[in-house]
Amino acid sequence: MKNDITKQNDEGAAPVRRDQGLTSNQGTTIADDFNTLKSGVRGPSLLEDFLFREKIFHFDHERIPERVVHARGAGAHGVFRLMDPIPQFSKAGFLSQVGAETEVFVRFSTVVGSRGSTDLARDVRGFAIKFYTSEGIFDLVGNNIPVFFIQDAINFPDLVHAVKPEERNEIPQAASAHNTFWDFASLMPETAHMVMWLMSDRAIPRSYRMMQGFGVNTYKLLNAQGESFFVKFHLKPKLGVHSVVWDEAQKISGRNPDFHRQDLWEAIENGDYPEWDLGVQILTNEQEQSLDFDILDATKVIPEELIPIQYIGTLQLNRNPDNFFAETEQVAFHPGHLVPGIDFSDDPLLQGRLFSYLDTQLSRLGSPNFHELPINKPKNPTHNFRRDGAMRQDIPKDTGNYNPHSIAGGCPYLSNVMSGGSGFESVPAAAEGRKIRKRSETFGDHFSQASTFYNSQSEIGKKHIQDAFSFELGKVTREEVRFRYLGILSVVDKELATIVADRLGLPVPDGLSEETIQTASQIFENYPALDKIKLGFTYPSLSVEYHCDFDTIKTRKIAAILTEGFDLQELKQMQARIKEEGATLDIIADKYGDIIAATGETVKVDYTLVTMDSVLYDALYVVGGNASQEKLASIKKAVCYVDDALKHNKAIAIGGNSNALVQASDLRLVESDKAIVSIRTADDIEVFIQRIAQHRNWQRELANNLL
Ligand code: HDD
Repeated sequence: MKNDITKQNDEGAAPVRRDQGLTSNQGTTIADDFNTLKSGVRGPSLLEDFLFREKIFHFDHERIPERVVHARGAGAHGVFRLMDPIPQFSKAGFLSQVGAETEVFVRFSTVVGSRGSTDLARDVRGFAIKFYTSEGIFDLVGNNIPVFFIQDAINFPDLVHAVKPEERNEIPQAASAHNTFWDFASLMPETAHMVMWLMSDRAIPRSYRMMQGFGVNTYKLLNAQGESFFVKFHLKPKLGVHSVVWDEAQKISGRNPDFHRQDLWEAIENGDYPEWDLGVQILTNEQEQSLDFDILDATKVIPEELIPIQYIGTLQLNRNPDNFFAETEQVAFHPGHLVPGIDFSDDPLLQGRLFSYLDTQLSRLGSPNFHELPINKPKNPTHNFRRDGAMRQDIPKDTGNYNPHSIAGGCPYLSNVMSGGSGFESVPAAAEGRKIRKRSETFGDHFSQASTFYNSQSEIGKKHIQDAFSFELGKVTREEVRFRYLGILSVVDKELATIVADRLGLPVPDGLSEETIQTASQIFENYPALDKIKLGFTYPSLSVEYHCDFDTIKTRKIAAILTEGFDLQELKQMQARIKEEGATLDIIADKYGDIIAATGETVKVDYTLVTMDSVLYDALYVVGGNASQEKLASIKKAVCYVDDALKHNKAIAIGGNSNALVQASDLRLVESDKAIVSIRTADDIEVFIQRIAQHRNWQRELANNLL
């Protein structure tokens, strides 16, 4: 099957069916859906046209409010398979039996942009999983970054107002690169760690299938013996973690704003089911005490070098939704959808989330009965005394609607009456204290982990962070905001601050600004606690490279560009090997139809140079054949394919012996480069495949200035 949905839909005519008649919503069959009822063919429309009225009425109310954050998303159905049960930590049924399978629905999202915005914004990605367990629904509402901007949920509306488009003119769409976000970040030093992740390549993933997932907040597990543990949830993609580069992200946003959505859809349609290992990082109460940061603070990560991750099963996505609105848009996640054996910690961000998610579904979906929508309905039967409300669908029969009651046999019973106490129980932790609006001093170090994150990156990882800060702060028009943020950077890492300050034409501040200290002092007594900061630590697990998979080109997309006079023999060899490796090779030429090879045979074109683009592919293959390459060298767009692939550090294969495209493109500027492969023999094809598997040749970017 071809790896492209528009093509699939176009292939072959749909068979004619005569078994479904058009009806109104009331089931009345409709004979004419093209003309309104009128008084004479040229006369006015009649008010009695109930069929027209119903059609327009429904259309007028088709839209519902988009999510206040995470509006742009894509979802898929799948299954979670448990390999390593953990009954010693949790009594949750779906975590207790080897081989247990639990249906899931996953929705990926960007945070800031509206529903129609680009997939490739620099942004955090949502990674929300609905587990339909036999004991009820468990929602793991996580992100692809393990920390968060703020520590207390009360600041969430401020954060979101600041990062969303500015209120005067709703500009810019789906971007943090503007005054209000950086103003907020510069005044709230607790954002420092998360901002560092946001400026890293994590915020521009190559694919939803190639990003990690994190529950972010600390949760608790409760076992059958009543013992509790702290837990962090992790998801690790089988295809490794990969990103695009910023210039590429910006171009993809124009060429195909649905890039991630389409990538997910096509992979599932092609049977390349995306998979992640689900892991738990479990801490006893004693281990919690041994860490030098607070695990209730969502701006902190627990490096896996300190507490290892135990991988317990696999999440697989294997079915696309039948209808985007009914499923992906109407799915309603809530961190408070829990099952027995899992509970919350006292993380003040998580505690606030518990209020927000239920609340928001009411304004989005319009009814407390949103749980009855097919995508939100638990797979196990539900029985309770909740009644009525807009759009109620269940029809309760022969039951009481109050508790306790003695009619209908008294059902439903509480679980502890039914089965000796197997229902949901909160972890019986002691909670006593004076009512107080104050931040714990243990949340006060905002810089150690930000510095650790930066220093744990490879050379290219650091360069990309420097570039991202320079871009984002460069878009800030208020100089005082730029300078104030440089103050935060100067505490995180002097070298980073110096590089960015230089590009902004500003001096490096000597520590935090007065305004920053003033704001933080409203939250913390004795701020800044700079003496607590520990600089210079590194953890390999915080770098992208640690999570990369360099063994496979499975599901990667390669562009083969050619025109008349190409080398068919070489193309066939390449095609066969790419296919064997589970990747896709698209043939792209200057026009559609059959293109004639040097030998006179023809090949069918998948796309033209203008309907696709270099940035939509993982690698480029310029098919051999002198006449073909000479003509391509004279086509500006073909040269752009080469220049962009080169600039974005992709593997490039050049077939045959012609030097024409090398001379016409920036290839002539690059001296030795292991990911530019001349295809002369079958072995060269193998080298090309290995280079694609490497994802990018970052050395090229470090050695040349191609941007
Ligand atoms: Fe949130 C949606 C993830 C903090 C309030 N959030 C939402 C979604 C994800 C997250 C993935 C989209 C779910 C979907 O696909 O429908 N949010 C997070 C993470 C957070 C976090 C990982 C930090 C640990 N969120 C957070 C806070 C609040 C909210 C502190 C408010 C106090 N989030 C919401 C919301 C949303 C939402 C307003 C919008 C749409 C929705 O809930 O259903 O309630």
